[in-house]
Amino acid sequence: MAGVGPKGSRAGYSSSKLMAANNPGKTALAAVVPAGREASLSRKTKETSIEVSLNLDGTGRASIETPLPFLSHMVEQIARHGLIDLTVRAVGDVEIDGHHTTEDLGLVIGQCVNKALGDKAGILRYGSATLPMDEARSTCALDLSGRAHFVWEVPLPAGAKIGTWDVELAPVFFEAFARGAQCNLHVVLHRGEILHHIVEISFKALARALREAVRIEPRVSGVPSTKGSLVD
Ligand SMILES: [Mn+2]
Repeated sequence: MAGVGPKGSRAGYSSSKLMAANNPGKTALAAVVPAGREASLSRKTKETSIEVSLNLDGTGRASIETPLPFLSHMVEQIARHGLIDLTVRAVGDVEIDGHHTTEDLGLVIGQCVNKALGDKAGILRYGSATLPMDEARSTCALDLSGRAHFVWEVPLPAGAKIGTWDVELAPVFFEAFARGAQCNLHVVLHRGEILHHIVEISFKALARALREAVRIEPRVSGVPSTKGSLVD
């Protein structure tokens, strides 16, 4: 799993011609179905060992293993609602607490998104979603700008837990994701009372914002920046 580079990016589109040539009976289908933008990364430290593999052009299939069930439940939302196929194998020093595992997983998932995007040619770049979950409502606004910036306007009580997971780790995950993906990420809670709903709808809003921002738009010509680059 380690070290597999981005197989997709824009290369996936030109390869459809090759696919059509090899499958003459399926020309029409091969011409419109791009290869997925995929990436895999592994990261090992004395605190955690994280392996992530994803396909931005997936269908939301998830295979998530972490030592923190609520974190697994949240990462699964990114796959499902982002239509990203996502495999995660994470272990970490949760006997201390969940901080290292949560932060490193957010970082590596973000890095994998950035790697799968390649030069970002043809993408929408921006995405946002405001979603409700029962009484809670949250907005995520995202710019795949190539510059990490993080704004978190989600008040959470200190010392609270959901299952074995410290609720204060929610912004830790999102900040690390923004750093890994080199994106500008704003999360705003409009209202909410139940902590499970407040955190879960923030992850779902991230998923939907990401789904929009990474989408290939045929009318976008090249990299969607007047600067000409979104990679630094
Ligand atoms: Mn839930």
